[in-house]
Amino acid sequence: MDTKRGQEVSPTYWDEHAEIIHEENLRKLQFNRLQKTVNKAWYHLPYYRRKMGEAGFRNSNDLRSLSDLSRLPFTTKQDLREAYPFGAIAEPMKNIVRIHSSSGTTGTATVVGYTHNDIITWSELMARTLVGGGVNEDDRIQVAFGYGLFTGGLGVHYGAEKLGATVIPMSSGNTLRQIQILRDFNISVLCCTPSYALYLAEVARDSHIDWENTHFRIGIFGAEPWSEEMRAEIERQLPILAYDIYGLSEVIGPGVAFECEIRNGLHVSEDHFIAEVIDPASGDVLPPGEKGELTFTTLTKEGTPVIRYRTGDISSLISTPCSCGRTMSRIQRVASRTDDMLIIRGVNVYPSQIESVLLRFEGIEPHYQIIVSREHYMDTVDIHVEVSNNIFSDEVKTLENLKKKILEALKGELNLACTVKFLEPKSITRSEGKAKRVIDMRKKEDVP
Ligand code: DLL
Repeated sequence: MDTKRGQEVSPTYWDEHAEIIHEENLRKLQFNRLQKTVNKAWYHLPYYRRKMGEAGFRNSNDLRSLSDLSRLPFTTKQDLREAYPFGAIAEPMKNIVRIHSSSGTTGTATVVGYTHNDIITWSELMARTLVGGGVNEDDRIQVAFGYGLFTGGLGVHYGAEKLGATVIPMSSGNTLRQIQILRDFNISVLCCTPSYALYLAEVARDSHIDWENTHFRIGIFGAEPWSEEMRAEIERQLPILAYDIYGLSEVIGPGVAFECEIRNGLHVSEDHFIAEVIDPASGDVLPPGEKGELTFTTLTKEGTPVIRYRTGDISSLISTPCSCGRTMSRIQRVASRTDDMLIIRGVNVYPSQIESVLLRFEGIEPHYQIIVSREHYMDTVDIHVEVSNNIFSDEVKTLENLKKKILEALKGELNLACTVKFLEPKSITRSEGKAKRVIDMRKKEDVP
């Protein structure tokens, strides 16, 4: 039994049979399901059958054991884009009861289809995810993820209903109303992106909301990277414990991996997904502990199964057992993506590293933007970050001193020479969904 903030935390599972399954049984189940998935892809997904053929598979029966997975070709975002709109759907359209799609801001959208069984599986996985974060049927859950083609809103919604909790389907935006409902309905659980949780906390503070005597106790956050420092900041501003949930539309949506009460890595629902970490350059599978690109194979998806889908997310596998008792292995929280690495005059930097450095300083607010430009063939980085009101009104000397310390830390730890600009509180536009941290003026689509 663990105690956090005076709350008793005891391990409870949604689906004990699956969550504490014996390794040997899990591997058998996975192999069985993998064979079915590969078979389905072979017969119903022309793009994947072509790839398998090119990789030397004569048919789906060539798969002899789980370790043969690493011989199968990857699925990429590009494959799904080329299949737009319905070429990645492995069922007759009459069996598809729901469509979701990724936003497509950086290219053609990817489209995924769900059968009735897929929706049932997804709801189960989301109920499991919520229970992992300590949610139960007595909770009132405000879902402030967007509803629509984005999987966040409806994914959490169905899971919360499955669990038997009371769902308040707010969707994103309208922050004052969100706060009013949080208070008036005595909400205990909030689900949204971590950046939106911070925005909500800020507006609540300005409205002098007192969280004392409310039931507000848990935050279930995900859909974008956030650091431990960011978690600490959210928990300082709201009376909650914050849990990380991970997923992506191409694999199912939220419900792929979740934090349990130990909050040290995210359990992958391995009865439905196989996670691998690969070297993004060579494609070789990496052992636990080594960082690389996460790939997922779906084991039960009917509508849009994917095999070795390259997520672009960077993580590593944790193979040591978790003290919560779940046997499903964990992944390290996703802090960055292969494509958000900034190369600044030859130095590789991830936005999450900059966030970690910034938030270590007193008076620095968790609202920042990284502006990358190129002047005279030289890359430059300007970090715009808000400081608290009292810091902002401090003497110039104090501000300069703080700036100097931040610059030294960035230089010392990341080898990043840049400029830092302090902004007044609330100068940076707040996001209601995924925050945009980097504006790369070297890219056409980022130039305002
Ligand atoms: O963001 C699904 C989701 C909804 C997950 C609600 C969690 C909660 P997409 O819009 O397809 O789906 O974006 C997927 O978001 O590849 C990651 O880069 C990022 N991402 C999702 N969850 C996390 C997380 C949803 N917990 C992409 N930490 C993924 C870091 C995350 N990045």
